[in-house]
Amino acid sequence: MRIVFSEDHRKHFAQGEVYGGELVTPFERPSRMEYILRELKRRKMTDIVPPARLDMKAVKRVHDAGFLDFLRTAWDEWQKAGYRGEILPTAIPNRSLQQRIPRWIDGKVGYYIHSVETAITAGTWEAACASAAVALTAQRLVAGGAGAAFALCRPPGHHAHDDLYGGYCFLNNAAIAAQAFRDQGAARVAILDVDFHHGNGTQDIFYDRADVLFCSLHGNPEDCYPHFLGYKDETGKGKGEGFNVNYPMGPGTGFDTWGSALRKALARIKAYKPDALVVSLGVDAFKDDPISFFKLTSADFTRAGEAIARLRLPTLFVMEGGYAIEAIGVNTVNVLEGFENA
Ligand code: Q9C
Ligand code: ZN
Repeated sequence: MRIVFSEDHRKHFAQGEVYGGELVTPFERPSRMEYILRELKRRKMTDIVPPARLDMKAVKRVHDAGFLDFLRTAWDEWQKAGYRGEILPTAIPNRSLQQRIPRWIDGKVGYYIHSVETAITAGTWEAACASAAVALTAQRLVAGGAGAAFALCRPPGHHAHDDLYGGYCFLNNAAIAAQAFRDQGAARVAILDVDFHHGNGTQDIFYDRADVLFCSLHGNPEDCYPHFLGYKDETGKGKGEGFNVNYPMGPGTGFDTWGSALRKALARIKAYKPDALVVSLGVDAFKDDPISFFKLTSADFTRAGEAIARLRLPTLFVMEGGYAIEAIGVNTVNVLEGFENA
């Protein structure tokens, strides 16, 4: 399988993540990539190329221009304000508050964030751009007939909305790639999100559209992050009614339940007859993941890859979450190998 990867992911490494009232070393850390690369090499999957220069127009097809300006300039403005730490919000425009964009940096941070665990640091914008470039380069390979490709993206993307960041995500790599397929002539694109967490950003970006089908398998939002989106009754709106499908599942879910939700999602995708499939590939459904509660084994990830392959669609895998770092390589590459060997 063709793989796209950029070392520039390293430019994003916040020191702190808000977790249980402490600032801890972020679960989403650069070493995740090292474990995945090591396992790819071990299995002789060495067709790894760097991304082409980022096509910012493709990013703007998904993201709000003011939001992109904010991400690009936030660190400079934070420095100019004299702050010494990483960028974290204080006030957030929640219920009953104005939705105006303030001038001052603290106000803008609150306006554009949806989850406060995620800090912006000096290299965050560059890393997020490199991650989007990885997704777009891999998307080109698939659109050009590669059959499948793996975008080894970091930072991840599926929690980023058109104008909101959070959940370790800044630019929505999978959404940007799906939109690129559409802009290059695909009539319909399906997104299958198997990350443990609901892909709230991706859902929201395509919620009123019938040309992109979004299916997500995830922890029930009543029990876990992102808490405020991902319910079963979110089915799309307007023209998009029926083109958003959520499969929330409870604590302790293993492959019996998860695999049958996957089969249902794949059947829905097959009926949709998409020209391309984007898989938001998080492996945090793993039994030992430190921030998740599903019970998939490493072997289950192989079975998931095999099941996805049976759709016989041009398929772009986009890396999302996965925090059991000593197993993240095996689990990720199991999906890819299951897909290839099916
Ligand atoms: N107690 C991705 O997997 N915090 N993002 C969870 C759990 C945020 C996950 C706290 C998790 C974000 C891409
Ligand atoms: Zn996740």
